[in-house]
Amino acid sequence: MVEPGQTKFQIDLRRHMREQGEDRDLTRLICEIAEASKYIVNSIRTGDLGVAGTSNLYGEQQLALDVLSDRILRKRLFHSGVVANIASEEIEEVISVDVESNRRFSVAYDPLDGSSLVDVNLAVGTIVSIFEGEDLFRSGRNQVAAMYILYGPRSTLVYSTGNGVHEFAMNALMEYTLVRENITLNSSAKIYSPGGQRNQYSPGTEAFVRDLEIRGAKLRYSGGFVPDINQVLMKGQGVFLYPHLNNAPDGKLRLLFELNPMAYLIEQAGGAASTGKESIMDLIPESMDCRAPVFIGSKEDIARAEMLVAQLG
Ligand code: AFP
Repeated sequence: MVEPGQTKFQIDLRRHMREQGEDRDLTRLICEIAEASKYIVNSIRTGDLGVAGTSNLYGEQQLALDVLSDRILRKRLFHSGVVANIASEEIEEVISVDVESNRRFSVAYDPLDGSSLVDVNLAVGTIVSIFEGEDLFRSGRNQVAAMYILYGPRSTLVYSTGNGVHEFAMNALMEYTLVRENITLNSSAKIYSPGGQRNQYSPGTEAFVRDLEIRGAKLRYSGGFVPDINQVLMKGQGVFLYPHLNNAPDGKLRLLFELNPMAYLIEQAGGAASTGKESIMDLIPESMDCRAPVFIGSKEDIARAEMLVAQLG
């Protein structure tokens, strides 16, 4: 119910989830993550861009911001009192929460995806995947929620718990207020984000991209998965691909931390997410660092990608 004088879009995140009738523990968890993002926003704006001197499970040197963002997020998840296990793209093992918790949910996250873009002042984001229970190594179909926070010219938060995809923007008081509800994608893309080296594309992927170009689709690629997926959702159409490459058959993006949560959100918005052969959310992760090729976005285009990959490889 909107208070007199208040517009529908001054509704904050917690109130929106309450009015949606969301589970109280899940509301608490998502709001804790939103709270953590406020500290990450500040650390990006003012933080040290120096290298932290440690490395993550992929052997990539961790920027101080990666480490700091991971610590901020983990602390809030411990504080939530509803989390059992945590998998972070920046930590090599699953962490079992050892403080008082009802252990309702387990969370996989990339605390600062695209962190290498921060020092050139491009947009980056936090990506979060939420499962009920303790097991994070199940297919993405088992997620009960997914969300991301985009640290761009504006800080925005997008979440879904299976009842549509909703966008919030951070205001001057650092509160998230509702901007868009029930975001949906139409079936055909006019923008595309082609990741990976073109000269390493398979014939099927090459044909897919060539068709998009012949159709006049515009190339939009930032190097950050969160802004590129956010663009598809906010434009209501588009396709992002980081496909199987001749020199990297599994592509680049991580199943637990990037692909599952974004596939959940895009499917909730009426789109599709595929490896080129099968749905991303049907994959069972064998390990934390499991990677997969991805075609994600407007449904008809993803189906076309699968057809061309099946025909041409
Ligand atoms: P980093 O987190 O290492 O910057 O990688 C970001 C990312 O995983 C994803 O956010 C981008 O879509 C993709 O890599 C960009 O990869 P390229 O730099 O190979 O284009």
